[in-house]
Amino acid sequence: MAVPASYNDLVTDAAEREHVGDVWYQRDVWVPAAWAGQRIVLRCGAATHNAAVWAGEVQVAQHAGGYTPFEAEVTEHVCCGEPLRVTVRVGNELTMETIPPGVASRSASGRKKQRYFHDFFNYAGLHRSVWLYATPRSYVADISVGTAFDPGTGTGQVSYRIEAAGAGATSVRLRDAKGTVVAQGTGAGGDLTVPAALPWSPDDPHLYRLDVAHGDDQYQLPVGIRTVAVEGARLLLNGKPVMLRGFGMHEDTALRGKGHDDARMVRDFALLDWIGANSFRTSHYPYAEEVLDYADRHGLLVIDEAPAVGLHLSLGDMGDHGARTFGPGAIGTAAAAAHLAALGELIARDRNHPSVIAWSIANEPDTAEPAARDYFAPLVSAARELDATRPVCFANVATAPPGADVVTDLFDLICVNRYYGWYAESGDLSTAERELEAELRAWARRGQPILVTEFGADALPGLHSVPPVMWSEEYQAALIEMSVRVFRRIPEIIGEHVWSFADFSTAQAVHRPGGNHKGVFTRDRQPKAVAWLLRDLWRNDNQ
Ligand code: BDP
Repeated sequence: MAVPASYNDLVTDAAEREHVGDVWYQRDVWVPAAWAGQRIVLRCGAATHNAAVWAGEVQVAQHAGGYTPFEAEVTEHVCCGEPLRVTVRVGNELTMETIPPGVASRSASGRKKQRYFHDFFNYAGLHRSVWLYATPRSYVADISVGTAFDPGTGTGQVSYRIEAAGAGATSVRLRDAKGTVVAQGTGAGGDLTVPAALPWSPDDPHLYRLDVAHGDDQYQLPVGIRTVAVEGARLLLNGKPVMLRGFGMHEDTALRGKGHDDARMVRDFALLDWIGANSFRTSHYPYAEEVLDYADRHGLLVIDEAPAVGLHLSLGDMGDHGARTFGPGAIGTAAAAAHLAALGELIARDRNHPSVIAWSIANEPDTAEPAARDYFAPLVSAARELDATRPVCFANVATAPPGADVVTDLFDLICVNRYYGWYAESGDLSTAERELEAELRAWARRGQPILVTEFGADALPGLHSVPPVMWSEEYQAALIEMSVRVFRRIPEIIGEHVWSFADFSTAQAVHRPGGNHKGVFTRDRQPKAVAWLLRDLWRNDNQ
C-alpha cells in the first residue's frame, strides 16, 4: 500500500473501500550502521484515526486521533546495520468516544457500516510519512517561541524556551534571511531583541531562523516576528487591521484521498495566490506540517482547526432529528477528553508557526444546546493556557443564531458558517440577502470581529443557466457575489472564507453527486465561473 495515502480510493472492491476497522501496514527498513550510538526514533506524521506501532516484535507506541503526529524512541529495539520490521495497525472506526464522533453498526447483510456526522469521506490510512530518524543521545526535545513587534520603534522580540535532554550546553542564534546573526543567547530560555526587525506579514513573509544547539544536536526553526490581537471589532496583525479573504479547504484529491501530497499543496497555494486569497482555515482537522511550513514561507494567514467536526447529532441528513448532542449516551466525558487531547496536540505542534493566527476549537457544534457551555468552557481555558498569544474561535452553525447560541461570548472571534440562498431560502437570492444581512447585523451588535468561515453553493462544473438556478456555475457566482455585497456593508466583518476551495469527496448520499461541489475550483483544481469573480474582487482589494 502506498504511503502517504488513504487506502480507500486505491482499491477496487467496494467493501474494502468502505472497510470499517483495522488495517495493517508492514515493511522492513534498513537501519544505517552509522547510526550506532545515536538515539533512534520512529515517527508517524498521521495515522487516521488510531494506531499502534511495533518495532520488530515490540509495541512501541499507540495513538488516538487521526491528524497529529506521534513518535517513540526505538533505540533499544533496533540493531544498527540490520533490517528492522516496522508494523503499524491503523483503525478508522469512529465512536461516540472519538473526535470526530461516529457510530458503527452492522447492516442487515452483516456488513459493518460507519455513520458519521461530518460532510467529508472518512478516508483512512497512513496519511502522512512515517520516519525513522536519529539524533545524538543529548538532544533538543522541544522548542517554543513567542514574538513581539513594536511598530513604533521597529523593535522585535523573540522569546524562546528550549526543552533539552541529556548533558550539554544549550545555545541559540537568531539569523536573518541572509544568514547574519542578529541576536544570540545561552541556556534553556530567554528573550532576544532584534532592532529594526522585519515583521512577518502576508505582504512580506520575512522569516528569521533560530539555530538551536544542545550538545552535538542542532535544530533550525523558521521564526516570523509578528503579533496578532483582537481589539474591539478588529483583528490586528502587527498592530494593523487585517481583512481575511480565502477559503475553508480540505486535504482531498483523487486517488490519494487525504494523503499528504506536495504536488497538490503547491498547486493549491498557486491558486490561492492566483485568486488573491490571503488566508484559509484548516477545515476540519489539522493539516500536514508541510502545509504550515509552506504557509509561513508564502505569507498565508491560517485559522488552525482541531478535528472536532460533527458535534451536532441532529444536523442534516446524517443526524437524527431532535437528538441531543452533549451528555451521557451522546458526546460525553470520554469524547471531551479526546477533544482536549487533540487540541493540546494541535497547539503543541503548530504554536511556532507565524502563519497560524487563531485556534478553531470545533466546526459547527450544537451550541444552541445549554450543555454546550459546560462542554466548551474547559476547552477554551485549555487553549488559552497552552497559548496566550492567539485568539480562540469556533465555527458557528446556522441552528445556533444570536439568541440561541450559548457559548460565543467565551471566544475572541465570532466565526459563522451561513448558507442563505442554499440550504435556507434555496433559489431565492433576494430574500437570502435580507436574511443574511439581518443575522449578521444581530451578531455585529456584540462588538466582536466577525469572520464568515463558510458561505457558498454547490455548482456542477459545466452546468450553466440564465437566469441562474441552483447547481449551475452562474448560481454559485451570484450567491457568492450577493454574500460579499452584504459583508462589505457591515464594518464588524473582518473576513470572508468561501466554502469551499475545491470540490471534495463525501460519504455516498442522495444530495452529494460525486461528492460536495461547493468548490470554487473543481476537484482537479481548475476554476469554475465564480473563481474569476473572486479573482477580480480580491485582487482589487489587494491594490
Ligand atoms: C457545513 C460544514 C461543511 C459542509 C458544508 C456543506 O461545516 O463541512 O461541507 O456545510 O454542507 O455545514 O457543504
